Amino acid sequence: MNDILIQNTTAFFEKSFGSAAQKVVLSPGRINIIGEHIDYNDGYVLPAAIDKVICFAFEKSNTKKSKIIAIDLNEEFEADLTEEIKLSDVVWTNYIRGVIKQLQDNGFVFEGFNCVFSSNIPVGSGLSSSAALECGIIYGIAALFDLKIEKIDISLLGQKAEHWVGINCGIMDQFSSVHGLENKVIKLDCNTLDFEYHNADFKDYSLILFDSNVKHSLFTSEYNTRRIECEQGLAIIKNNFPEVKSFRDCTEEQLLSIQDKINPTVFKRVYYVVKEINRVIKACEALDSGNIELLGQLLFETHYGLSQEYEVSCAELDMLVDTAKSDDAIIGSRLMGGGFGGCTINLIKKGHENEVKSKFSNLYLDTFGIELKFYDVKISNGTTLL
Ligand code: GAF
Repeated sequence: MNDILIQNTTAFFEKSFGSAAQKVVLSPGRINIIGEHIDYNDGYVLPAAIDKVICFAFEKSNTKKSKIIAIDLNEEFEADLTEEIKLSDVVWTNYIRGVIKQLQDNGFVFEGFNCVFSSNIPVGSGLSSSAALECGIIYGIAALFDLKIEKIDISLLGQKAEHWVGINCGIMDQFSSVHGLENKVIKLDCNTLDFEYHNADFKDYSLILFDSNVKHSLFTSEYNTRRIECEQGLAIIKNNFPEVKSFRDCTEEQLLSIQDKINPTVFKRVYYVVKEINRVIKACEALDSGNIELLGQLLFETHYGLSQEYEVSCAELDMLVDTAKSDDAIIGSRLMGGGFGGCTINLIKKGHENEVKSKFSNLYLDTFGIELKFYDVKISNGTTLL
């Protein structure tokens, strides 16, 4: 599926720089089965890398300057590695500036490079194109200059770059982009960064993403606010229950017993977090035992929490999940990723995919005047050097 992307990217590189690329890297987007807004709350998440990727072609520039070309945007920028790296108004360049800065700040020594890249990860759809960009650039620089960087450190450097750009994200996106494995979901403990692979076998159901094609501008500010609200809530929980070190140690009963000591909005946020951590554990067991109907039920519950308690949904996503609930061919659906737009993830009875797609596209177009897109994603390997 990505052969054409690779051919186009490497051909464009040759045309731009006059020689063949020295390194070619594929860096994937991700899905998340369940465990949303849980990575920065030290719980468990269940993501996987997918077959939608950014392809990068690299060479050393043999100077202190780097030139990076985004084929799809028809834009380019230059970074002088001897100058201080600063944020720019051209947003996509900041993810790359961010990783260059993180590598430099962490003592990695490298010279200038030329790079072109092209992607088939839809941007703004909650599939983590930014994490794929960060991790792919780090991979390429490491390969070009023979830097020994562990996979986990690539993920952490990518996350720091994203913080520098302005989103105080957790580790899930960068971790899954780097650590993905074909046909496996990753159960990641975001507290210890221990992880296990589990078979991504959804039995009689197909996993299909519905792309709402909307991205509300609230995303960054609300995301960072949720993080602060959770920190406030956790501080109160810890005051009352000193044995609780993080949300995973807190039971629903404990939380309910101190409800009157917590601001109602903050209470809703942390109540969601405590329940979602338990849902991930149940969901992983359901997947392992082939109980996909239970997994689907948990997805619906997560969506209710994200919409009503964590309040990161929007009219378009709620409509898609509400419609899915009343459709016999769909056993689970929820918004996926940070929220305020992007995709829903759906479990659809095999054989019913086409009728579901046509019903949803008509309904969505009638309601919002927006085209709904569908992605039948394949769970695939993480960042790869070709
Ligand atoms: C975004 C963030 F980048 C992740 O770290 C994660 O918090 C996710 O939203 C919500 O689960 O993708």
